[in-house]
Amino acid sequence: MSKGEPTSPRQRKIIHVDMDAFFAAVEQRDFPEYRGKPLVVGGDEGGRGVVATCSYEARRFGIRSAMPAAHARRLCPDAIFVRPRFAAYREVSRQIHAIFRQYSDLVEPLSLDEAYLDVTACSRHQGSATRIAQAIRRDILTTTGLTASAGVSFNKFLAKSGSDINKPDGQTVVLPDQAEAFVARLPIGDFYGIGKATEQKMNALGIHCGADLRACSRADLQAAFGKSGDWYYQIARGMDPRPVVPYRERKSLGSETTFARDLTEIDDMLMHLEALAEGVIQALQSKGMQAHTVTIKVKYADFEQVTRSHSFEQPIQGMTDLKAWLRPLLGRTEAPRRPVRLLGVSCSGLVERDGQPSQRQMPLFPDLGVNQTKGVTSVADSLRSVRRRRP
Ligand code: TTP
Ligand code: MG
Repeated sequence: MSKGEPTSPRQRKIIHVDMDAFFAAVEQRDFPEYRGKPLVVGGDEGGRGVVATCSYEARRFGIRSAMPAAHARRLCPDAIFVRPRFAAYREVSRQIHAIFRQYSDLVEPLSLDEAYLDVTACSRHQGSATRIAQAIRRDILTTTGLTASAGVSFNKFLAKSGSDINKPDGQTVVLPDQAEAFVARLPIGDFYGIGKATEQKMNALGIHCGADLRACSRADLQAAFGKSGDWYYQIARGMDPRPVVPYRERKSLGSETTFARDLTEIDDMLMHLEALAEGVIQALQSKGMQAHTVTIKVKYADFEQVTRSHSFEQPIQGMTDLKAWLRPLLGRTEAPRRPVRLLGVSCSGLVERDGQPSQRQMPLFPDLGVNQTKGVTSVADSLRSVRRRRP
């Protein structure tokens, strides 16, 4: 199929690639003594830090992302606990996103460790998306020494659901005529975009798997879930018309994260804000841009949301400038008195650095969902939020 030729929704070839136990796998690669052991990457287990991720060995003990680190310690007293090394993860992220771009111009980064690729126009490997996904995973392993899993299908929803099925180091292909059966068997909690609360609500309504969801009328789903009802109606039928969106030209750069478990500790919040800010700074630098204003966004557990900004007379020079303002800005919110479900950082008032032309390229570090955004309140497609909300 040539570029630009219209494609029917069932003819698209979409791949979702997601690294396995990403932060933990990087640690095990770089520190051989961690290999084969339960390893937890995250905050302070003595305090109220949370698990960012853990090795598959640790998952056997029931440890999961977003769990309090102290709880993880109780589940596995022998586990090794380490703090995240974001610079190392960003370097791997840069490498894998460079690999993705060798296969398609249509790459939508979702986070440091995952992306959608539309490979409909890719002629490599006789245009077989299955073989392209295998080749991408092989390239990732050769370049980084790490494994990734992939889902291959004709839309984003099915590709994303597929990449989770055979983890780690696995691949799932969902062909058009398999889509309905695939969705019908999927437990409702495994649906991309259906979080814990919605899962419970659906269970209470007798919806436990895709087939149950499929049996609901559009009107019933709209009545129970409002606007999201339309989305559930579509995905129950394996339909997802969303295109792979490679890049958006916007007036600010931002990144945000929704947490599976609300944050209650100021140090945890600052750790996440710093990680988000680093991603934003890196993305700005890769575009040859500087910013005058930093804004943080805090969404409390009850979904009320506030933003706090600071503007600099001179453009922000880097992380040091930004970091100095994160704590004071957070101090102007009601955190941690009110638990926090989402944090975001964005930079606006963008100028080209030293008269240098801005490079129109993909953000180098789309981590934690760095995307170009119109403003912090419209930051889209961020890391955890894309995982947990209806996209
Ligand atoms: P994920 O891809 O969700 O998890 P993972 O790569 O660790 O494991 P899996 O094999 O199941 O894909 O997230 C990627 C990284 O993002 C993860 O390594 C750490 C970070 N992260 C957090 O910091 N907090 C979170 O709540 C989650 C889910 C991830
Ligand atoms: Mg992953």
